[in-house]
Parts: sequence; C-alpha cells; structure tokens
Amino acid sequence: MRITSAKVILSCPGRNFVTLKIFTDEGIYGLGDATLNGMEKAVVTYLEEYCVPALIGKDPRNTEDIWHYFYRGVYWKRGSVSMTAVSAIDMALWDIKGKILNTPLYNLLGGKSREKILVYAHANGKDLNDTIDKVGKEIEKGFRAVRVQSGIPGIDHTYGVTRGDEAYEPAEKGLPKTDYWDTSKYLNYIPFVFEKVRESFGTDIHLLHDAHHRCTPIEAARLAKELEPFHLFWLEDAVTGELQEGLRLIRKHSTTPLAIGEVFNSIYDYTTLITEQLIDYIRMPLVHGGGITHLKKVAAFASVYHINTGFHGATDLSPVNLAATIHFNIAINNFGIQEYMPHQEIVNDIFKTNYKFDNGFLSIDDTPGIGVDIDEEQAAKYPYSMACLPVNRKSDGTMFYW
Ligand code: KDG
Ligand code: MG
Repeated sequence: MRITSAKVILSCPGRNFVTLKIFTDEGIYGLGDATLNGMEKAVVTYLEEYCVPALIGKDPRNTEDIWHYFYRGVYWKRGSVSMTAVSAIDMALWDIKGKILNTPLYNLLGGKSREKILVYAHANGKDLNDTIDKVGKEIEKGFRAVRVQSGIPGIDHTYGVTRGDEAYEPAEKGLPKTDYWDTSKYLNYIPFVFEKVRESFGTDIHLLHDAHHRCTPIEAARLAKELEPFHLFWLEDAVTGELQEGLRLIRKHSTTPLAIGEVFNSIYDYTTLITEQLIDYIRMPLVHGGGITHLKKVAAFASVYHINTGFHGATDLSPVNLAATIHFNIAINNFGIQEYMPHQEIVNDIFKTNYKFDNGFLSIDDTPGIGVDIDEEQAAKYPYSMACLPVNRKSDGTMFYW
C-alpha cells in the first residue's frame, strides 16, 4: 500500500481550520487536523512544500517510522509549526489504519477502558453575576465540570472572557490586538469569584480555572493556596511552562491540582514536570503534540507517575482532532477529563462528525478510523480569513506573557 497524494484544506467556517487529507493507492484516505490558531498558513506551507512531497510513495501503515522520519529525520526539530504538521500526518495515517482494518481508532489503542468521557465546559462572564449566570447555564445543559473565568474589575478586557454575547473566540480578525493586564487585581479577585461560585452551586460540580501563564511562580503559589478551600478540579497554566522547575514552588505551597501544556509540543517539555510529579494533568493535545504516536508515549509515561490526561479542546481545534481525542481518551487507562467547547453550527456544514454529548459526557460511534469526514465543496465556500490571538501588555505598557 502506498501514499499517492495529499492535500491541505484551509477553510474558515466562522474560524480558520487546516485539514490534511492523505490519499492511498487503495482508494482509502485519512484526515488529520493541522490547525494552529493564528499561524495556520505557516503550517500549510510546511506541509505543502516539505512534508507532502516526502510522503508520496511511503507505506501509510508504517505510522511509527513515518513519525520518526518527520521528527528525528529533520535537523530543526520540534516547535509548534512543525509539530502541528507532524501531528496532522500522524492522525491521518491512524485514520487510514483504522479504515484498512475496518475498526474504530480506539480499538487500535487498546480497546475501551470506558464507554464515554467526562468533559468540562467553559463559563466566562464579564463580571461576577454574569459568571455565576453562565456557570448555571452550563450546569443546566448537563455539564458536571465547568471552567470558570471572570472579567476582573479595573482590567478593560480579560483574555478568555467573551465580548458581549458573542461565541467564545480568542482570535480576532487581522493583526494581533493588545490586551492589558494587572496581576495584582487578578490575584485579589479570583479567589472571591470561586467563593461565590461554590456558594451558589455547592460542592458536587467540578470547577476549573485557567490562569493563562500570567503569574510568576510565587504569585501562582499564592493563587493555588488561596483557591484551596474551593477544591478546584485543577488550576491550569498557573505559570509559563518554559521553566519546568517553577512548578516546584507552587507544589511546595498548595494541594490545588495543576494542569499544564496546551502550548507544549513534545515529551521533552514535560520530563521534569512528570518525573518530579509537579503536575496532575497533561494538556498537550494530539493536534499540537505529535499526534497519536507521540501522545500514546507521553500518556503512558505520565501514567507511571499517577498523572492523567486533560487535553486542550477549545474550538480552535477542529472536529477531526476532537474525534481522535475521544477515541484516545476512551482507550487509555489514565484519562482524567476532556475540555469540550461545541463548535459553531456552521462548522457542521463542513465536518461530518460521529460523536455526541449527553449529560456531561462525550461518546463516539464505531465508524472505522477516526470517523470524521470533510465536505470539500462546502469547505471551499468559506475562504481563509486572517485572525490572530491578542498580545498582552502590563498596564504600564510592558510586553507580558501569554
Ligand atoms: O488558541 C488559544 C486557545 O485555544 C486557548 O487560549 C484556550 O486556554 C485555552 C483553553 O484552555 O482552552
Ligand atoms: Mg488554557
């Protein structure tokens, strides 16, 4: 069996998605998600100019060797752009493998460890009352776990909080806009938000929070400690993961569970964090972390240290990634939770999906492979439209972290 061609489909049904479609000489094709929010065209170029020509003629069943060809084989390793391309290739090849063997992806990864996966919703409000209202709405939809973000008094616009009643979408059209940030205002306010949310909804609902890498290690330690009474499911990206040792300080001061890694793209971003048990959940998603082949190893490595998965799953990851992720989470032993933000209706014009949400859980059917298809004619109706994530400055103008 040989790969005969591959095409990269870039479309914008409300937001940009990049999809890789790999064709074989037996008429079977596979799909992989290659979306990297705000950097879509860089991945498209790497795939089209370098990876696709190198794929032609290879046996698509050799997922392990092909993965290493594009990871070890290249001199300039890792990085978000190239790892997203590797992820898309890998995902598409596993899709093909499932179709050849006429079995859903989860069967190739160990079968079912569970029938359905626990997911968490997003609730973000412009102020405390709005936030409480939004949490209530997610619970009414059946969610048992909710990520809570709130506008902060004195900060004009807080990342992760929608403007008005628009659907959540962190990338905005054109070049990056600028957000302004004040850590002390944030740290003073967020524990109060969680106190009020717990008072309103009790202890049965799981609550999560994302700090978007905005704290220094000692600030993060204070936040984790002050959130302790509200028993979060996790505190995400409390610090930037660039300095893995920084997490030691947070651990020393708090029992709030920690999740990190939606911007990671390799097991080497995680080694200290995992072996020293400095975190509780890995966030690196299939689409940016080297696909199924690499995440299988990262998840297995994490399982040895009692660390579970909690993959990134915002709407800028396509339905192809979401479906592959559900298979993956159904199969592995150390599944923790999955982020789930439903895509806008318009996305379903292009992607035909095979998963369903019911009462706080996602499940997937037995379609062979990943089970998602793409309607290329529809995709062509929604051309790419440039959109970027904002940059972040402190209130005095200093460039600040993501
Ligand atoms: O593209 C960036 C978003 O996906 C990200 O900011 C969302 O932090 C996020 C999350 O936890 O879903
Ligand atoms: Mg996040």
